Amino acid sequence: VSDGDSELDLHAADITFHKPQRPDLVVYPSSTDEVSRVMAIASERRVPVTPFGAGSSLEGHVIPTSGGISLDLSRLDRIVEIALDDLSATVQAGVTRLALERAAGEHGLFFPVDPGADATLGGMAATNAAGTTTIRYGKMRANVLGLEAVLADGSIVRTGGRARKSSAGYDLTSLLVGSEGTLAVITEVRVRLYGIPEHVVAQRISFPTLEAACRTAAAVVAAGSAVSRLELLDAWTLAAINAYRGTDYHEGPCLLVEAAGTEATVEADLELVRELAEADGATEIVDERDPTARARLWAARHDATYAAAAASPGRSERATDTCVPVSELAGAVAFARAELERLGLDGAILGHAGDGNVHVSLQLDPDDPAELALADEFVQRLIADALARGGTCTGEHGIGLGKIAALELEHGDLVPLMRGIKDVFDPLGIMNPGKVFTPREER
Ligand code: LAC
Ligand code: ZN
Repeated sequence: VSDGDSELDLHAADITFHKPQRPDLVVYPSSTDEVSRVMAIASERRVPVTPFGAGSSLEGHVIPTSGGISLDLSRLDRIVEIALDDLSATVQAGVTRLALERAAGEHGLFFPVDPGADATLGGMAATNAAGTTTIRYGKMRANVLGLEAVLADGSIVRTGGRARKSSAGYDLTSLLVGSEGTLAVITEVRVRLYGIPEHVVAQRISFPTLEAACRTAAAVVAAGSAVSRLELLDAWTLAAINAYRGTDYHEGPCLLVEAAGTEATVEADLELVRELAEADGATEIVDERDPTARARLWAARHDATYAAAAASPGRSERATDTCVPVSELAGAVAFARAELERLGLDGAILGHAGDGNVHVSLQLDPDDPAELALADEFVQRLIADALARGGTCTGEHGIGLGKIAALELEHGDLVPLMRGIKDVFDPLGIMNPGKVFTPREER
Protein backbone atom coordinates (compact mmCIF):
# COMPACT_ATOMS: atom_id res chain seq x y z
CA VAL A 1 0.00 0.00 0.00
CA SER A 2 1.40 3.39 -0.89
CA ASP A 3 0.38 7.01 -0.58
CA GLY A 4 3.68 8.43 -1.74
CA ASP A 5 3.48 11.37 -4.15
CA SER A 6 5.16 9.64 -7.06
CA GLU A 7 3.00 6.52 -6.69
CA LEU A 8 -0.14 8.63 -6.57
CA ASP A 9 0.95 10.57 -9.66
CA LEU A 10 1.74 7.39 -11.57
CA HIS A 11 -1.81 6.23 -10.94
CA ALA A 12 -3.49 9.57 -11.63
CA ALA A 13 -3.37 9.55 -15.42
CA ASP A 14 -3.46 7.51 -18.58
CA ILE A 15 -1.44 8.44 -21.68
CA THR A 16 -3.90 11.01 -23.03
CA PHE A 17 -5.34 14.49 -22.63
CA HIS A 18 -7.69 13.34 -19.84
CA LYS A 19 -7.06 15.43 -16.75
CA PRO A 20 -5.06 13.56 -14.10
CA GLN A 21 -6.58 13.00 -10.69
CA ARG A 22 -4.86 11.23 -7.84
CA PRO A 23 -6.20 8.27 -5.90
CA ASP A 24 -5.95 8.44 -2.10
CA LEU A 25 -4.04 5.16 -2.01
CA VAL A 26 -2.39 2.75 -4.38
CA VAL A 27 -2.78 -0.90 -3.42
CA TYR A 28 -0.66 -3.64 -5.00
CA PRO A 29 -2.27 -7.02 -4.35
CA SER A 30 -0.17 -10.03 -5.25
CA SER A 31 -2.93 -12.66 -5.30
CA THR A 32 -6.60 -13.01 -6.10
CA ASP A 33 -7.18 -13.58 -2.42
CA GLU A 34 -5.65 -10.20 -1.62
CA VAL A 35 -7.84 -8.54 -4.27
CA SER A 36 -10.80 -10.17 -2.57
CA ARG A 37 -9.77 -8.81 0.82
CA VAL A 38 -9.27 -5.31 -0.58
CA MET A 39 -12.73 -5.39 -2.16
CA ALA A 40 -14.35 -6.64 1.03
CA ILE A 41 -12.84 -3.73 2.96
CA ALA A 42 -13.69 -1.25 0.19
CA SER A 43 -17.31 -2.44 0.25
CA GLU A 44 -17.53 -2.21 3.99
CA ARG A 45 -16.14 1.35 4.00
CA ARG A 46 -17.74 2.46 0.70
CA VAL A 47 -14.37 3.32 -0.87
CA PRO A 48 -14.20 3.68 -4.69
CA VAL A 49 -11.83 1.24 -6.41
CA THR A 50 -10.31 1.83 -9.83
CA PRO A 51 -8.43 -1.13 -11.32
CA PHE A 52 -5.09 -0.27 -12.95
CA GLY A 53 -3.09 -2.45 -15.37
CA ALA A 54 -0.35 -0.81 -17.45
CA GLY A 55 -2.05 2.60 -17.49
CA SER A 56 -2.01 2.62 -21.30
CA SER A 57 -5.72 3.05 -21.93
CA LEU A 58 -6.91 5.99 -23.99
CA GLU A 59 -10.23 7.15 -22.52
CA GLY A 60 -9.41 7.81 -18.89
CA HIS A 61 -10.53 4.43 -17.57
CA VAL A 62 -7.76 4.26 -14.97
CA ILE A 63 -8.16 7.80 -13.63
CA PRO A 64 -9.66 7.57 -10.13
CA THR A 65 -12.03 10.51 -10.57
CA SER A 66 -13.67 9.86 -7.19
CA GLY A 67 -10.39 9.25 -5.37
CA GLY A 68 -10.21 6.12 -3.26
CA ILE A 69 -8.06 3.14 -4.18
CA SER A 70 -6.12 2.62 -7.38
CA LEU A 71 -5.87 -1.17 -7.48
CA ASP A 72 -2.63 -1.88 -9.34
CA LEU A 73 -2.71 -5.47 -10.63
CA SER A 74 0.83 -5.55 -12.04
CA ARG A 75 2.02 -7.98 -9.35
CA LEU A 76 -0.46 -10.58 -10.58
CA ASP A 77 2.05 -11.41 -13.28
CA ARG A 78 2.08 -15.21 -13.40
CA ILE A 79 1.49 -17.24 -16.53
CA VAL A 80 -0.58 -19.93 -14.86
CA GLU A 81 -0.74 -22.40 -17.73
CA ILE A 82 -0.05 -22.81 -21.42
CA ALA A 83 -2.29 -25.70 -22.47
CA LEU A 84 -0.61 -26.89 -25.67
CA ASP A 85 -3.26 -29.50 -26.53
CA ASP A 86 -6.10 -27.04 -26.02
CA LEU A 87 -4.40 -24.04 -27.65
CA SER A 88 -5.11 -21.83 -24.67
CA ALA A 89 -3.25 -19.91 -22.00
CA THR A 90 -4.33 -18.95 -18.52
CA VAL A 91 -2.65 -15.82 -17.22
CA GLN A 92 -3.04 -13.53 -14.26
CA ALA A 93 -4.39 -10.06 -15.00
CA GLY A 94 -1.04 -8.28 -14.76
CA VAL A 95 0.74 -10.35 -17.43
CA THR A 96 1.57 -8.09 -20.39
CA ARG A 97 0.94 -9.01 -23.99
CA LEU A 98 4.67 -9.13 -24.81
CA ALA A 99 5.30 -11.44 -21.83
CA LEU A 100 2.58 -13.75 -23.15
CA GLU A 101 4.03 -13.49 -26.66
CA ARG A 102 7.42 -14.67 -25.37
CA ALA A 103 5.93 -17.55 -23.37
CA ALA A 104 3.63 -18.75 -26.16
CA GLY A 105 6.35 -18.29 -28.79
CA GLU A 106 8.52 -20.90 -27.10
CA HIS A 107 5.86 -23.42 -28.10
CA GLY A 108 5.32 -22.13 -31.65
CA LEU A 109 2.11 -20.41 -30.56
CA PHE A 110 0.98 -16.81 -30.38
CA PHE A 111 -1.78 -14.61 -28.97
CA PRO A 112 -3.02 -12.24 -31.68
CA VAL A 113 -4.59 -9.24 -29.93
CA ASP A 114 -1.99 -6.48 -30.13
CA PRO A 115 -2.84 -2.95 -29.06
CA GLY A 116 0.13 -0.64 -29.57
CA ALA A 117 1.10 -0.55 -25.91
CA ASP A 118 2.50 -3.45 -23.92
CA ALA A 119 -0.81 -3.55 -22.08
CA THR A 120 -1.79 -6.12 -19.46
CA LEU A 121 -4.11 -8.96 -20.42
CA GLY A 122 -6.44 -7.95 -17.58
CA GLY A 123 -6.65 -4.39 -18.87
CA MET A 124 -7.07 -5.59 -22.43
CA ALA A 125 -9.95 -7.81 -21.33
CA ALA A 126 -11.49 -5.00 -19.28
CA THR A 127 -11.51 -2.65 -22.27
CA ASN A 128 -12.21 -5.32 -24.94
CA ALA A 129 -9.04 -4.16 -26.64
CA ALA A 130 -8.16 -4.78 -30.27
CA GLY A 131 -5.14 -4.25 -32.46
CA THR A 132 -3.78 -4.79 -35.92
CA THR A 133 -4.91 -8.42 -36.36
CA THR A 134 -8.58 -7.95 -35.49
CA ILE A 135 -9.59 -8.37 -39.12
CA ARG A 136 -8.52 -12.03 -38.89
CA TYR A 137 -8.65 -12.99 -35.20
CA GLY A 138 -11.17 -10.63 -33.61
CA LYS A 139 -10.90 -8.50 -30.48
CA MET A 140 -10.44 -9.63 -26.88
CA ARG A 141 -14.04 -10.79 -26.58
CA ALA A 142 -13.53 -13.31 -29.38
CA ASN A 143 -10.40 -14.61 -27.69
CA VAL A 144 -11.28 -14.89 -24.00
CA LEU A 145 -12.57 -18.36 -23.09
CA GLY A 146 -13.18 -17.58 -19.46
CA LEU A 147 -12.01 -15.49 -16.55
CA GLU A 148 -11.71 -15.16 -12.83
CA ALA A 149 -13.02 -11.97 -11.27
CA VAL A 150 -13.55 -10.46 -7.85
CA LEU A 151 -16.93 -8.86 -7.28
CA ALA A 152 -17.51 -5.64 -5.38
CA ASP A 153 -18.19 -7.48 -2.11
CA GLY A 154 -14.99 -9.51 -2.38
CA SER A 155 -16.46 -12.78 -3.63
CA ILE A 156 -14.45 -14.60 -6.27
CA VAL A 157 -16.21 -15.95 -9.39
CA ARG A 158 -15.11 -17.91 -12.44
CA THR A 159 -16.83 -17.66 -15.82
CA GLY A 160 -16.45 -19.88 -18.86
CA GLY A 161 -14.28 -22.95 -18.62
CA ARG A 162 -11.73 -25.02 -20.43
CA ALA A 163 -14.02 -25.95 -23.32
CA ARG A 164 -13.74 -23.94 -26.51
CA LYS A 165 -17.42 -23.09 -26.48
CA SER A 166 -20.33 -23.09 -24.05
CA SER A 167 -24.04 -22.24 -23.99
CA ALA A 168 -24.37 -22.41 -20.23
CA GLY A 169 -26.63 -19.50 -19.34
CA TYR A 170 -25.96 -15.81 -19.87
CA ASP A 171 -22.49 -15.17 -21.22
CA LEU A 172 -20.91 -13.37 -18.28
CA THR A 173 -17.43 -13.79 -19.75
CA SER A 174 -18.47 -11.57 -22.63
CA LEU A 175 -20.20 -9.16 -20.26
CA LEU A 176 -17.13 -8.69 -18.08
CA VAL A 177 -14.91 -8.29 -21.15
CA GLY A 178 -15.33 -4.61 -21.97
CA SER A 179 -16.90 -3.70 -18.62
CA GLU A 180 -14.03 -1.24 -17.97
CA GLY A 181 -13.64 -2.09 -14.30
CA THR A 182 -17.19 -0.94 -13.54
CA LEU A 183 -18.60 -4.42 -12.73
CA ALA A 184 -15.76 -6.46 -11.20
CA VAL A 185 -11.99 -6.74 -10.97
CA ILE A 186 -10.67 -9.22 -13.52
CA THR A 187 -7.86 -11.21 -11.88
CA GLU A 188 -7.20 -14.01 -14.39
CA VAL A 189 -8.05 -14.68 -18.04
CA ARG A 190 -7.99 -17.80 -20.17
CA VAL A 191 -7.32 -16.90 -23.79
CA ARG A 192 -7.11 -18.68 -27.13
CA LEU A 193 -3.71 -19.25 -28.67
CA TYR A 194 -2.95 -19.93 -32.32
CA GLY A 195 -0.15 -21.70 -34.15
CA ILE A 196 2.43 -19.31 -35.64
CA PRO A 197 1.72 -19.53 -39.40
CA GLU A 198 4.43 -21.18 -41.50
CA HIS A 199 4.59 -18.38 -44.07
CA VAL A 200 4.05 -14.67 -43.47
CA VAL A 201 4.65 -11.70 -45.78
CA ALA A 202 3.93 -8.04 -45.15
CA GLN A 203 3.37 -5.43 -47.83
CA ARG A 204 3.67 -1.64 -47.80
CA ILE A 205 1.51 0.01 -50.42
CA SER A 206 1.67 3.75 -51.13
CA PHE A 207 -1.27 5.67 -52.56
CA PRO A 208 -1.75 9.17 -53.92
CA THR A 209 -4.50 9.84 -51.36
CA LEU A 210 -5.79 8.40 -48.09
CA GLU A 211 -9.18 7.88 -49.71
CA ALA A 212 -7.65 5.67 -52.42
CA ALA A 213 -5.98 3.59 -49.71
CA CYS A 214 -9.34 3.28 -47.92
CA ARG A 215 -11.14 2.25 -51.12
CA THR A 216 -8.57 -0.48 -51.70
CA ALA A 217 -8.92 -1.70 -48.12
CA ALA A 218 -12.70 -1.90 -48.53
CA ALA A 219 -12.31 -3.79 -51.81
CA VAL A 220 -9.92 -6.28 -50.16
CA VAL A 221 -12.46 -6.94 -47.39
CA ALA A 222 -15.38 -7.18 -49.82
CA ALA A 223 -13.45 -9.72 -51.88
CA GLY A 224 -13.38 -11.98 -48.81
CA SER A 225 -9.61 -11.87 -48.54
CA ALA A 226 -8.08 -13.68 -45.55
CA VAL A 227 -5.30 -11.12 -44.91
CA SER A 228 -4.25 -10.97 -41.28
CA ARG A 229 -3.53 -7.24 -41.15
CA LEU A 230 -4.80 -4.27 -43.15
CA GLU A 231 -3.67 -0.99 -41.64
CA LEU A 232 -3.95 2.63 -42.80
CA LEU A 233 -1.29 5.27 -42.07
CA ASP A 234 -0.93 8.84 -43.29
CA ALA A 235 2.17 10.89 -44.07
CA TRP A 236 2.10 12.63 -40.65
CA THR A 237 2.20 9.29 -38.83
CA LEU A 238 4.91 7.82 -41.05
CA ALA A 239 7.11 10.90 -40.57
CA ALA A 240 6.66 10.61 -36.79
CA ILE A 241 7.46 6.88 -36.90
CA ASN A 242 10.56 7.44 -39.04
CA ALA A 243 11.83 10.07 -36.62
CA TYR A 244 11.05 7.93 -33.57
CA ARG A 245 12.30 4.58 -34.83
CA GLY A 246 15.02 5.64 -37.29
CA THR A 247 13.22 3.91 -40.17
CA ASP A 248 12.86 5.30 -43.69
CA TYR A 249 9.38 4.32 -44.78
CA HIS A 250 7.84 6.37 -47.56
CA GLU A 251 6.03 9.32 -45.96
CA GLY A 252 2.70 9.30 -47.77
CA PRO A 253 -0.72 7.66 -47.48
CA CYS A 254 -0.25 3.91 -47.26
CA LEU A 255 -1.70 0.56 -46.39
CA LEU A 256 0.31 -1.96 -44.40
CA VAL A 257 -0.91 -5.43 -45.25
CA GLU A 258 0.04 -8.85 -43.98
CA ALA A 259 -0.90 -12.29 -45.22
CA ALA A 260 -0.22 -15.44 -43.23
CA GLY A 261 -0.74 -19.12 -43.93
CA THR A 262 0.94 -21.46 -46.41
CA GLU A 263 3.15 -20.09 -49.16
CA ALA A 264 0.40 -20.71 -51.73
CA THR A 265 -2.38 -18.94 -49.79
CA VAL A 266 -0.13 -16.02 -48.86
CA GLU A 267 0.98 -15.43 -52.43
CA ALA A 268 -2.63 -15.64 -53.65
CA ASP A 269 -3.84 -13.22 -50.94
CA LEU A 270 -1.11 -10.71 -51.76
CA GLU A 271 -1.67 -11.01 -55.50
CA LEU A 272 -5.31 -10.06 -55.01
CA VAL A 273 -4.34 -7.08 -52.83
CA ARG A 274 -1.78 -5.98 -55.43
CA GLU A 275 -4.37 -6.07 -58.23
CA LEU A 276 -6.92 -4.11 -56.24
CA ALA A 277 -4.30 -1.55 -55.13
CA GLU A 278 -3.03 -1.02 -58.65
CA ALA A 279 -6.58 -0.56 -59.88
CA ASP A 280 -6.85 2.33 -57.40
CA GLY A 281 -3.62 4.00 -58.47
CA ALA A 282 -1.11 2.60 -55.95
CA THR A 283 2.25 4.24 -56.59
CA GLU A 284 4.59 1.78 -54.87
CA ILE A 285 4.27 -1.75 -53.51
CA VAL A 286 7.06 -3.13 -51.33
CA ASP A 287 7.01 -6.70 -50.00
CA GLU A 288 8.60 -7.30 -46.60
CA ARG A 289 9.61 -10.98 -46.72
CA ASP A 290 12.48 -10.89 -44.26
CA PRO A 291 11.18 -11.75 -40.74
CA THR A 292 13.37 -9.09 -39.13
CA ALA A 293 12.14 -6.37 -41.50
CA ARG A 294 8.58 -7.50 -40.90
CA ALA A 295 9.02 -7.43 -37.12
CA ARG A 296 10.52 -3.92 -37.45
CA LEU A 297 7.54 -2.79 -39.48
CA TRP A 298 4.94 -3.95 -36.94
CA ALA A 299 6.96 -2.75 -33.97
CA ALA A 300 7.04 0.66 -35.67
CA ARG A 301 3.28 0.54 -36.22
CA HIS A 302 2.74 -0.44 -32.58
CA ASP A 303 4.73 2.60 -31.52
CA ALA A 304 2.59 5.03 -33.55
CA THR A 305 1.07 6.64 -30.43
CA TYR A 306 4.46 7.07 -28.77
CA ALA A 307 5.99 8.37 -32.00
CA ALA A 308 3.24 10.95 -32.32
CA ALA A 309 3.82 12.02 -28.72
CA ALA A 310 7.56 12.33 -29.31
CA ALA A 311 6.88 14.50 -32.36
CA SER A 312 4.72 16.83 -30.24
CA PRO A 313 6.58 17.72 -27.07
CA GLY A 314 4.48 19.44 -24.40
CA ARG A 315 1.23 18.36 -26.05
CA SER A 316 -1.13 15.61 -25.08
CA GLU A 317 -2.81 13.02 -27.21
CA ARG A 318 -6.48 12.75 -27.97
CA ALA A 319 -7.22 9.81 -30.25
CA THR A 320 -10.61 9.21 -31.82
CA ASP A 321 -11.61 5.66 -32.70
CA THR A 322 -14.89 5.78 -34.54
CA CYS A 323 -15.62 2.67 -36.54
CA VAL A 324 -17.82 2.45 -39.63
CA PRO A 325 -18.90 -0.27 -42.03
CA VAL A 326 -15.85 -0.76 -44.22
CA SER A 327 -17.81 0.34 -47.29
CA GLU A 328 -18.09 3.77 -45.59
CA LEU A 329 -14.41 4.03 -44.64
CA ALA A 330 -13.28 6.31 -47.48
CA GLY A 331 -16.22 8.65 -46.83
CA ALA A 332 -15.51 8.76 -43.10
CA VAL A 333 -11.84 9.57 -43.69
CA ALA A 334 -12.68 12.28 -46.24
CA PHE A 335 -15.06 13.80 -43.68
CA ALA A 336 -12.41 13.70 -40.96
CA ARG A 337 -9.89 15.42 -43.24
CA ALA A 338 -12.37 18.13 -44.18
CA GLU A 339 -13.28 18.76 -40.53
CA LEU A 340 -9.62 18.99 -39.48
CA GLU A 341 -9.12 21.62 -42.15
CA ARG A 342 -12.31 23.55 -41.31
CA LEU A 343 -11.41 23.72 -37.61
CA GLY A 344 -7.73 24.44 -38.26
CA LEU A 345 -6.60 21.44 -36.22
CA ASP A 346 -3.45 19.46 -36.88
CA GLY A 347 -3.97 15.73 -36.65
CA ALA A 348 -2.73 12.42 -37.93
CA ILE A 349 -5.11 9.96 -39.55
CA LEU A 350 -4.49 6.25 -39.25
CA GLY A 351 -6.52 3.23 -38.45
CA HIS A 352 -7.38 -0.40 -38.75
CA ALA A 353 -8.68 -0.04 -42.29
CA GLY A 354 -9.84 -3.63 -42.58
CA ASP A 355 -12.13 -3.10 -39.60
CA GLY A 356 -13.39 0.33 -40.76
CA ASN A 357 -11.78 1.74 -37.60
CA VAL A 358 -10.39 5.29 -37.95
CA HIS A 359 -8.03 7.01 -35.55
CA VAL A 360 -7.55 10.75 -35.78
CA SER A 361 -4.72 11.50 -33.41
CA LEU A 362 -4.78 15.10 -32.19
CA GLN A 363 -1.85 16.57 -30.31
CA LEU A 364 -3.31 19.23 -28.06
CA ASP A 365 -1.98 21.98 -25.83
CA PRO A 366 -3.50 21.02 -22.47
CA ASP A 367 -3.39 24.67 -21.37
CA ASP A 368 -5.25 26.07 -24.37
CA PRO A 369 -9.00 25.95 -23.64
CA ALA A 370 -9.85 27.22 -27.13
CA GLU A 371 -7.95 24.37 -28.76
CA LEU A 372 -9.47 21.82 -26.38
CA ALA A 373 -12.95 23.14 -27.26
CA LEU A 374 -12.21 22.81 -30.98
CA ALA A 375 -11.10 19.23 -30.36
CA ASP A 376 -14.37 18.55 -28.53
CA GLU A 377 -16.31 19.90 -31.49
CA PHE A 378 -14.22 17.82 -33.88
CA VAL A 379 -14.77 14.60 -31.93
CA GLN A 380 -18.51 15.23 -31.68
CA ARG A 381 -18.77 15.86 -35.42
CA LEU A 382 -16.81 12.69 -36.16
CA ILE A 383 -19.03 10.60 -33.90
CA ALA A 384 -22.22 12.02 -35.43
CA ASP A 385 -20.84 11.23 -38.88
CA ALA A 386 -19.89 7.67 -37.87
CA LEU A 387 -23.35 7.04 -36.41
CA ALA A 388 -25.00 8.40 -39.57
CA ARG A 389 -22.96 5.88 -41.55
CA GLY A 390 -24.18 3.00 -39.36
CA GLY A 391 -21.00 2.97 -37.29
CA THR A 392 -20.06 3.40 -33.65
CA CYS A 393 -18.41 6.04 -31.44
CA THR A 394 -15.71 3.58 -30.40
CA GLY A 395 -14.27 0.60 -32.22
CA GLU A 396 -11.79 -0.36 -29.53
CA HIS A 397 -10.82 2.30 -26.96
CA GLY A 398 -14.08 2.09 -25.01
CA ILE A 399 -16.28 4.67 -23.26
CA GLY A 400 -14.28 5.49 -20.12
CA LEU A 401 -14.58 9.17 -19.29
CA GLY A 402 -14.36 10.43 -22.82
CA LYS A 403 -17.44 9.03 -24.56
CA ILE A 404 -20.17 9.00 -21.95
CA ALA A 405 -22.34 11.42 -23.95
CA ALA A 406 -21.56 9.51 -27.14
CA LEU A 407 -22.82 6.28 -25.58
CA GLU A 408 -26.11 8.04 -24.79
CA LEU A 409 -26.29 9.24 -28.37
CA GLU A 410 -25.54 5.83 -29.82
CA HIS A 411 -27.48 3.58 -27.43
CA GLY A 412 -29.74 5.86 -25.39
CA ASP A 413 -32.41 3.16 -25.22
CA LEU A 414 -29.93 0.59 -23.93
CA VAL A 415 -28.21 2.73 -21.30
CA PRO A 416 -30.96 2.05 -18.68
CA LEU A 417 -30.44 -1.68 -19.20
CA MET A 418 -26.69 -1.24 -18.86
CA ARG A 419 -27.20 0.76 -15.65
CA GLY A 420 -29.44 -2.01 -14.32
CA ILE A 421 -26.65 -4.53 -14.90
CA LYS A 422 -24.23 -2.18 -13.17
CA ASP A 423 -26.55 -2.00 -10.13
CA VAL A 424 -26.71 -5.79 -9.87
CA PHE A 425 -22.93 -6.13 -9.84
CA ASP A 426 -22.12 -2.99 -7.93
CA PRO A 427 -25.04 -1.91 -5.73
CA LEU A 428 -22.84 0.50 -3.72
CA GLY A 429 -21.35 2.18 -6.79
CA ILE A 430 -17.73 1.68 -5.75
CA MET A 431 -16.46 -0.02 -8.93
CA ASN A 432 -14.65 2.57 -11.05
CA PRO A 433 -17.38 5.18 -10.54
CA GLY A 434 -17.82 7.85 -13.20
CA LYS A 435 -16.83 5.64 -16.13
CA VAL A 436 -19.20 4.49 -18.89
CA PHE A 437 -22.08 6.45 -17.29
CA THR A 438 -22.31 9.65 -15.30
CA PRO A 439 -22.59 8.72 -11.61
CA ARG A 440 -26.21 8.64 -10.42
CA GLU A 441 -25.85 11.68 -8.15
CA GLU A 442 -24.80 13.85 -11.11
CA ARG A 443 -27.72 12.92 -13.32
C1 LAC B 1 -3.50 2.38 -32.23
C2 LAC B 1 -4.22 2.86 -31.00
C3 LAC B 1 -4.32 4.34 -30.97
O1 LAC B 1 -4.13 1.80 -33.10
O2 LAC B 1 -5.51 2.29 -30.94
O3 LAC B 1 -2.30 2.62 -32.31
ZN1 ZN C 1 -6.06 1.28 -32.75
